[in-house]
Amino acid sequence: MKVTRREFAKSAMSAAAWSAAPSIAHATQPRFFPTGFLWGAATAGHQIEGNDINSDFWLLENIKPTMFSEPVLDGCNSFELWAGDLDLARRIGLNTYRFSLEWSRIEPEPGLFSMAMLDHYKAIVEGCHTRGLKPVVTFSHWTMPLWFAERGNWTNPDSPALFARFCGRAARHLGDGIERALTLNEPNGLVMEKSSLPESVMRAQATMFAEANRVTGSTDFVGGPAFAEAEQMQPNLLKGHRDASSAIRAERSLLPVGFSLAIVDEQAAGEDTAMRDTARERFYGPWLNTAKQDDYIGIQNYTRRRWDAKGALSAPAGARLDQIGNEFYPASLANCARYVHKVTGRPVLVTEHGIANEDDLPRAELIPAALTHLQEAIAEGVPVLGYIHWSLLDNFEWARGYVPKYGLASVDRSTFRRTLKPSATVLGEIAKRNSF
Ligand code: IFM
Repeated sequence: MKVTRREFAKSAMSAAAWSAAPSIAHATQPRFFPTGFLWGAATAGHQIEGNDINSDFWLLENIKPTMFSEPVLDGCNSFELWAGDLDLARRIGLNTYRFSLEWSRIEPEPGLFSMAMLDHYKAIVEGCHTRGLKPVVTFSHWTMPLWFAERGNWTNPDSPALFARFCGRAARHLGDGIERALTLNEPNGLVMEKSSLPESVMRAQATMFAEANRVTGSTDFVGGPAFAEAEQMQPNLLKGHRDASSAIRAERSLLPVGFSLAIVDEQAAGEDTAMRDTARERFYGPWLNTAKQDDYIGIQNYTRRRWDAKGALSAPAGARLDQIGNEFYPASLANCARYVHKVTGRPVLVTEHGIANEDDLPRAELIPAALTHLQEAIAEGVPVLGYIHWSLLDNFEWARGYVPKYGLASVDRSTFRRTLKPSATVLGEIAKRNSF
């Protein structure tokens, strides 16, 4: 059974809806960001590299039935073209590049580490430095080695130790050149997404996992978007983050370590804040608590959500929605930065922020609007380390395939030629001046 995009996305936006969009605001006085502010773009291995055939997602995308609308196949061919991607980031005017390690390439069998693959990622780290880019490295951005999925993934009590072993080994090889490490990408994401999904998604997942068990000859396969196991995996993910942080610090004691949190700007629609507060506790509470022990916290925000006494509300009538149904709401990022810093006391790094849209105009509008709000939060005293946009490239957007467009650059699906969009210039100009 295939999960249609309609089941994932509440509504799609027509290009016409944007025609009335106001033009990009220009500040009259230059407003500077803190010295050393990180200006970057983000990618993730599975979404751009292509052909990570030892990963759980590769298998799930290529079996039938699948929950994926299409398989990743060659991605953006960034496994080959990574140097050009770094050139692109530099050409935009950025000083930071966030990318992820593909665990399934580095440790294709349990305990067998590929020196060639470790060297591959080391070359990317070094390539960043050659170009004046600071590498922010995610050790796991959702994809897992197939063997890890066959052993139950994060439901397996051994999973924290297995992940920590990988992180320690990778940090030993690469750690010297890394600016900041992120252990896990959005480890709270499945719990949050699941809360708004229909039961049919769980049934589709069970059918897909049954087929994955059949083709791999295993009985415990858990991989990809494992919504049904989302809550069960949380304790191991939390321990995995803590153990991996220790393993990385044991190799590189000075390397700042954190993780990235998927966060929506949760708002109470009226006086009654109970439902909003419950959602915050459920989606973010354990992770914000854990972040208090970290060097910093990554936040990944795309929109807001309003709550009344009965539950989550849909976007207000007339709201501008992006390709996947997210409300265009530039203030959400700064609100999340304020909230996360208030709860954790930690410095905040924006590790993702962006918009899914075929037309680039809303992205060019969103970036300065959101950064204006972010600068206000910084002026209030919120320590924000940088802004990393999602994404450098139009890429593989998981179950939705290649349809949602998040990139600062488009990618020709047959030649892999990258073309910068106007929004890249908007971000680059702000980055180069470190101000509006
Ligand atoms: O593409 C994803 C990314 O992998 C994780 N954060 C959200 C992005 C947009 O959906």
